[in-house]
Amino acid sequence: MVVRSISYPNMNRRQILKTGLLTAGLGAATGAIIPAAWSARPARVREHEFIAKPARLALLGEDYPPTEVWAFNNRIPGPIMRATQGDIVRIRFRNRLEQASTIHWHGIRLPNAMDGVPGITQAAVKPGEDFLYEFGLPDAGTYWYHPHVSTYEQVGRGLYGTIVVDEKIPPDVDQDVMWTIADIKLTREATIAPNFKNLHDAAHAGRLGNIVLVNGKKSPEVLEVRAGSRVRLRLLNAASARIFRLKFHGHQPTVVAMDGHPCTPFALTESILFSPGNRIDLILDCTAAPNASFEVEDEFFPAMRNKIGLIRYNSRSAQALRKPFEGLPPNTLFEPVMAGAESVKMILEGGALSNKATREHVWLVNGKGNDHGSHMDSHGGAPHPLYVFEKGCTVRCLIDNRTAWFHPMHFHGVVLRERLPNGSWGPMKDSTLVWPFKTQEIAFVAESPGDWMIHCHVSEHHHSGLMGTFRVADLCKTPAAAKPNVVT
Ligand SMILES: [Cu+2]
Repeated sequence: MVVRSISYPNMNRRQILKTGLLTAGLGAATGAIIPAAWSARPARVREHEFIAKPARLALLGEDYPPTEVWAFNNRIPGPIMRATQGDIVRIRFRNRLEQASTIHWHGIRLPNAMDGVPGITQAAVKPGEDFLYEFGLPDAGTYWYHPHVSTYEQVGRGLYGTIVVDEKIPPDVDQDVMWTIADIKLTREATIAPNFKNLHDAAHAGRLGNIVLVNGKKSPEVLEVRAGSRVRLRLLNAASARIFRLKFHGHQPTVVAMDGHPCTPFALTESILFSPGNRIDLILDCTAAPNASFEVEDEFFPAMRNKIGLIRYNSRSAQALRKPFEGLPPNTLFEPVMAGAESVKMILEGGALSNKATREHVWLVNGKGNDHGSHMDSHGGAPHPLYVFEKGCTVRCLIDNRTAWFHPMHFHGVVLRERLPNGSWGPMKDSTLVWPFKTQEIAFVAESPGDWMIHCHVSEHHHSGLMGTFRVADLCKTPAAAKPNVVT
């Protein structure tokens, strides 16, 4: 990785993005307009090369033959892309698969042209071709990257990786640990089970793997700790379809960020739902005694629990516990303003146990299966947007799930709040899990011009109708101002 500095005098990074200097010729280089103070530190450009190609990796250890996978830079997960808030990243993506691909930078607020959605923000990158992505990192937190073409197969075969954007002054911890949690469907010979395109998976809960992987190895992942120490544990759910419900035995970790963005810290006394695409940042204070050990379990299906991790204390005597964690510094986000907000509805229908599916689409959004996916191939062309919003306006969207299935709905290009059962608004996130036959209201500011995707992050649902786009039109004369996130 090459790190070097560039500096544009008298401009902050957002102004630079807005001028298109960093994405010259791409046509849609419109970063969020934020009246931020000039930062004394020049933007640092971090350069990466991500090569997507087949690889052979020992996912199950030495007792099994290596598995033929698809991977970024011969690794599952791909390399951690680590940077500091405010940096610029420039990534040369080299597609060496036998099918088209792209990279989507999940959760990063960036110009539309860099969002990596084929047929909507760019043409798919053909086999043997390259594409240069370049964008700033306005927010600290835990994010990730993955292809947006045939996600059910490309992610399912191993193409995913994490992005860690450090705060300018990171919190004081003894360890900063990433657990990238996914699953994979393997045969007895440790080869990837074929038949990615099948109607059963598309119409039910998606393709569920039979092996849970943490950081590319069969779980449980062992976390070695010292008694009294403090660990920042970053979790990513990179599975195609599996929702986890995580339980930390013997501990009450503190949730400090969700989907990258800081939240008011709260203790995890029970278990927590963790959908495809989600990230959770935890502060784990190791309060047990030396030599103790505790499991981290997935109990989403109570009869089929998965051991995700093992917190194993070493024999060293306990160090002094720190004061309670006070929270991460907030990101500067657009806060929804409910007065005068635009209200829209999104009705989800279809799937197994429904008579709504059509010949072309298993799933419908507002009465229509949205293209790209009914044939479960790559994105075939930009669909007509479901909604058009004026830039800067607040949108309230009521998602009405009239299906028997969970849908973790991911919104590109915005950060949203969920309406909680008590009527208040929850922490900033980039997805919302909508339960079967339930509604969920969300609110967000339409912050950056372009056509942005909305889709279920169960990849098999996404590619069989459960997607659409919304357009943010730049008509506004008085742009909304972002302010430090009101942490809730
Ligand atoms: Cu879904």
